Amino acid sequence: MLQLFGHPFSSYTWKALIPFYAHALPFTLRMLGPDHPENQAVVQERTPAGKFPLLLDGERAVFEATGIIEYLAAMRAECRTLFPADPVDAAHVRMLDRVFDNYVMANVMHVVQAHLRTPASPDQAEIAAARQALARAYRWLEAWLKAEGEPESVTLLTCAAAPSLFYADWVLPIAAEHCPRLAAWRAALLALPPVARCVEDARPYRPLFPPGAPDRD
Ligand SMILES: N[C@@H](CCC(=O)N[C@@H](CS)C(=O)NCC(=O)O)C(=O)O
Repeated sequence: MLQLFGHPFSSYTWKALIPFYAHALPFTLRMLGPDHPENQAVVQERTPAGKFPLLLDGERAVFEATGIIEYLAAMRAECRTLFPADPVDAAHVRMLDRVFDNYVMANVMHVVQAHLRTPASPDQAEIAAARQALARAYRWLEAWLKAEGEPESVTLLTCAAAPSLFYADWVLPIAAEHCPRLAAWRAALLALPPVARCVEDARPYRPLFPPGAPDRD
């Protein structure tokens, strides 16, 4: 039985969970958090940075959410569609996966970490810089969607885009008047059954969002 170490409120756990839900793969969720120090100990021991998600397939440890998705696509016939069959299209999807991790989710994390470090007075300069970088990423994504149209689901790109756009919109709302395609794509992603399941699983933990979760979604 595959074991996925993660937490339902963690964006990178969602990213790895989406293929499990999309393809009804059997697995055990090993929860992270103060009530489960034994799971934390495994993550600390088996990963280079002590970060989750971590997938254990028997003794094999697979980490980095993208690495987990690559592994599932390699191991399970039903998961091959997580990557386009055409190698050039697959390379494009992998490039866009980097865009979401490095220029969307990373900037969300800068805002979250500013709040975590000093909850009473988060560094406003750090937050403003992260929001500015996010706005730039939104503009790029809007132009990309205009050029290419909404991508097919469910691929690595779905797994990367859904959680990062979900949380990015909480940190810097995606204005429909400026980025209508991006706002519409976010809504369409959240309506996909495997993503909707992640949203629901995470709902009880919203009070934990350091900058404060909005009353929507
Ligand atoms: N590059 C990693 C990022 C994983 C990551 O940042 N995970 C967060 C949870 S969403 C984490 O482990 N946070 C706890 C920590 O940093 O100690 C991936 O793609 O899986």
